[in-house]
Amino acid sequence: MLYSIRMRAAEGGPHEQGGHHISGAERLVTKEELEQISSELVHRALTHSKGCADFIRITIDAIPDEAIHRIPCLTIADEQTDGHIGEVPTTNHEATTPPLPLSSHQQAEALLTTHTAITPVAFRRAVSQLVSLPESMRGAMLVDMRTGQRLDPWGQRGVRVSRMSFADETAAITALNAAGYSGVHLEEALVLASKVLSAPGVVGELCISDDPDYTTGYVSYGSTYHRLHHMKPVGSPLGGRLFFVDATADIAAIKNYLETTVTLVNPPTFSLQ
Ligand code: PML
Ligand code: MG
Ligand code: MG
Ligand code: MG
Repeated sequence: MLYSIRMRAAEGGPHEQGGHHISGAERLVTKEELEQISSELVHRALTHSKGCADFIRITIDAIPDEAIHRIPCLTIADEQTDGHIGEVPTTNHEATTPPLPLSSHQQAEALLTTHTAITPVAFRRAVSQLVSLPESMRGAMLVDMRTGQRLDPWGQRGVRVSRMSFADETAAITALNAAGYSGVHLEEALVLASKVLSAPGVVGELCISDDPDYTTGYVSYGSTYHRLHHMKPVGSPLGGRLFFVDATADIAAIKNYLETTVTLVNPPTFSLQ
């Protein structure tokens, strides 16, 4: 039997009473792991770079075995391994002109618009909506891959991807470390991004962290996850996620799948170079 453990933390009261979002995280764990993971999540809420939480909610639910859905992990294709973008010496998110290298946002646009049906117009409109919000959303915005128009009606909350973990976290972290990757941001983002692309109708994602000291983000599409550095200025608390969807997709079904389907992600695999 597995348990879903979820933490959300805010400063200035609960989120629903206007508190400022500090941190959220979750895992699917065994009964034996619950106490240890609860304490790690509380520690995180109290020591976060966004501030010190005065509201922390931990929710624990048992999950029946038959409800669990298994999916593959996306393949990491970052600048060290990704042949089609080669070395990506981005130093900034602001647009550049040749012969300067592309900025992180231009790289993101090139990847998503070359490999999916997301249009440049949609990409730019969606990113400008995301970066002009006064405060980061707690969840993601669903946007039309052809127009960039926001499709979900869920305001500052958006769609919150939940109930997911690596199937074997130790094996996953060992595989990541052996390939030269580390850190809880990447581990959690890879799980989340794998679940997002497994949703019917979602064709791509862009993520900018909302942690002021973490400027690496990613785009994902198909079965690949592309890390991009310098997605925002150091110190900015603004970030968020865009899920690009086909306009004919069922928005309520995507939300329901991403928020409630209990999903275990297989460990990542790396091909030998
Ligand atoms: C977040 O802060 O929730 C987003 C983290 C993005 C991680 C990107 C990476 O390091 O690959
Ligand atoms: Mg971890
Ligand atoms: Mg999909
Ligand atoms: Mg964060």
